[in-house]
Amino acid sequence: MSVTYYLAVDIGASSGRHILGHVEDGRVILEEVYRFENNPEEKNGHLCWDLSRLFSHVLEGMRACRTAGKLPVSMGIDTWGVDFVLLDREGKLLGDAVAYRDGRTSGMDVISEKCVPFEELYERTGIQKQVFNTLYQLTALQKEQPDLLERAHRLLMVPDYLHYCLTGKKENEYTEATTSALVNAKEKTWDWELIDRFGFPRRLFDELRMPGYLLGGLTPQVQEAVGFDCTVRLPATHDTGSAFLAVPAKDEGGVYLSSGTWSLLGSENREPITTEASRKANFSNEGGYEYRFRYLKNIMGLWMIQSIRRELNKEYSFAQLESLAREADQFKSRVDVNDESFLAPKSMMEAVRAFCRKTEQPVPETVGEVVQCIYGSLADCYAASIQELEALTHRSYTAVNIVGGGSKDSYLNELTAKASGLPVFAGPTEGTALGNLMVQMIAAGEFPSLEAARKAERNSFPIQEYHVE
Ligand code: LFR
Repeated sequence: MSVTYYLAVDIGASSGRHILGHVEDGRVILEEVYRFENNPEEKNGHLCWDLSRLFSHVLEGMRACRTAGKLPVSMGIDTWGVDFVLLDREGKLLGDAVAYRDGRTSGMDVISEKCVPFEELYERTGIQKQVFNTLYQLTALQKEQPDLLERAHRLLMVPDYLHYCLTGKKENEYTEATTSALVNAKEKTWDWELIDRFGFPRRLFDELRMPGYLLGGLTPQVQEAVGFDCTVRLPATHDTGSAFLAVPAKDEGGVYLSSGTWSLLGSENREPITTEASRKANFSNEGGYEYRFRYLKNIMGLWMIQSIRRELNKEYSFAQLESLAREADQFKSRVDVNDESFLAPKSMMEAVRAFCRKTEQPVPETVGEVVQCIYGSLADCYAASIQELEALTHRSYTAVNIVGGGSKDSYLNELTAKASGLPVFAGPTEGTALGNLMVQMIAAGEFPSLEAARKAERNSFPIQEYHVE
């Protein structure tokens, strides 16, 4: 019997992977064919993504499918949010793909508020204030390199750009576009009035395409490079948009938590919530599949642990760091994980220590104490955010559903159950790739609806449970 494969290329800020999926007896089966590292690097005084290297990894992973003899009928790429490139009239890259952790956006919110007060911006877009949002990156560009904006013909978000490299088609996908803070949450399209008031050229932004949109086949060059052709179909190209599709794997009344470099905690709503209380709590209404809204908060996430591991020259595995943290469980100092000092510090160990010093708590000395402090602080932040979410949505939640790489972190899961007083359901680990595949599978008729795809998913993956003692 011939198997119909679909390919998800899921690229996060620290790694990327090619996952093949197919449906067998009503279950979704996943298989990883290729994995690679991703890290921004210094270039021209800024932290930048190397998009040509990323694209060669995209091709390399496609070749791995061919080598395995498993050719996909369709494929789609998702990546992190907010970052973009500019293209000139000929469709060539203009300038660098500056990464969101670069310092160029510092203070840009103050400048942009002179054009549009944040209260109004939030009411129109529903997007939380994050210093790195596309809006603030464009404001930085207006200040630093206005000529680039003048010469630019189009703006493509990172996944849009990678899809352009695959197919030659320049399209802006909706879920990723909403992370720019320039899409109107009610109209669900670019907010032209905002774009005019910020002074950005309208020509940069084109009609928004929804997940499921058919881009077409691979360019002849790509076909030659990988040895096959396939259809490219837009998934929810924002990774968090894809991840939320794969929740809930267990409890419908549960909170959604996509856990990776970032922890994105929230729920799925049919309408945006743009009240003053929501703005003050800095919850976002990101656009999702079928115009659902991801109502969520960004929490600094495993970035903090990843940074420590890198800082220690990868001397410890994640599992070793976790067991050092367990051994230091008597250490009780806590940090505000969303403090800006943790966004891109030179040393994460020092940033954590400095925060404890500043708040007059015992300063963590050993690696175990620092990691314990981070894990405990993340779990406390999840618990506090769930309480905020309950107040803002007027709902009470019965569980925490965690998807993504971080769902493997059993110590953090235990701490989360304890801090929130709710059972934790962890998995699937490849939630984002699964969400990407679900859109392709629905479009191909494997499932009649998202509800049906979610039902199949519930029967397909083992879910780890953590209950409050
Ligand atoms: C997660 C994520 C978050 C976004 C952050 C920066 O990978 O996409 O949703 O806020 O990265 O783009």
